[in-house]
Amino acid sequence: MADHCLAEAIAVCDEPRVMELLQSQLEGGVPPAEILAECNRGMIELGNRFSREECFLPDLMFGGMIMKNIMAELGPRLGPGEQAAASHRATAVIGTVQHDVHDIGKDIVVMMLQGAGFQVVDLGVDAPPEKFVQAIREHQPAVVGMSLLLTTCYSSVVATVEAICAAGLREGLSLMVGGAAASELLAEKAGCDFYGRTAADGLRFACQVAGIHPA
Ligand code: B12
Repeated sequence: MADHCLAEAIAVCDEPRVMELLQSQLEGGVPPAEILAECNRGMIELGNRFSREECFLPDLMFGGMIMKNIMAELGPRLGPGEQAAASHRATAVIGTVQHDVHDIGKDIVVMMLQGAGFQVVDLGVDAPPEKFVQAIREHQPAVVGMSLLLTTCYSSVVATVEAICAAGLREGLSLMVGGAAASELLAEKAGCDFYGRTAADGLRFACQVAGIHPA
């Protein structure tokens, strides 16, 4: 059985303890997929702690780095069946909208989603509407995230949503928007389903629409 201590250690970003528990669970024969699920729960709890203001932005970034180290250990140990299961995880497509090159916040959202077990297709910065459309067609995500920090890029969000609708891809798709220039009003005017003030809000919404319920 995977140990809840591991999730707790991730949620408080205690890296030495995380790596120690990871090794002992691997040596104790706990299946890597079980360990991974426990780590995903830890990342979701880290997001919850951030929302409760029990930790801050650097903790989210550090948590993402810890998850990358964990995946470097666990990835090669996942059997073909488990890898196939991992490749059928819920998918999120996310990018910084056209004409905006800010990516620090978007990258935190990416790390949080990956940490919670999402397969994330990161479109990078200055992503034109067609790039979102193409990625949605190809990857059929549960959720799409648009990030923007420039108020001059409101029109890029509107154009992206319009392109998604024109391509006939809007139905059944959840759209969220975030970043310092985003707001409830923008989400409403542009036709998004959700405005996330923080990466943790985005993670919560994505988990909700993908039916991921942390234990
Ligand atoms: C760093 C920075 C830059 C760096 C970006 C480096 C990089 N790799 O990202 C550089 C120097 C390149 C830059 C360039 C410019 N910048 Co600048 N930049 C900033 C600064 C200081 C910090 C942004 C940041 O990273 N914050 C930290 C992150 C963690 O916060 P965040 O992005 O908001 O993300 C959090 C949440 O919003 C959320 N989130 C983010 N995305 C998403 C997405 C979803 C879906 C969800 C749910 C949540 C979510 O999660 C994060 C964690 O909770 C801001 C100041 C500010 N107040 O934001 C100005 C700021 C955004 N920049 C500004 C401007 C004007 C510019 C330039 C136009 C300057 C110029 N004249 O060239 C250029 C724009 C270039 C372009 N085309 O995009 C203005 C924008 C003003 C406005 N209202 O539009 C700001 C506000 C500064 C100011 N006060 O004037 N900038």
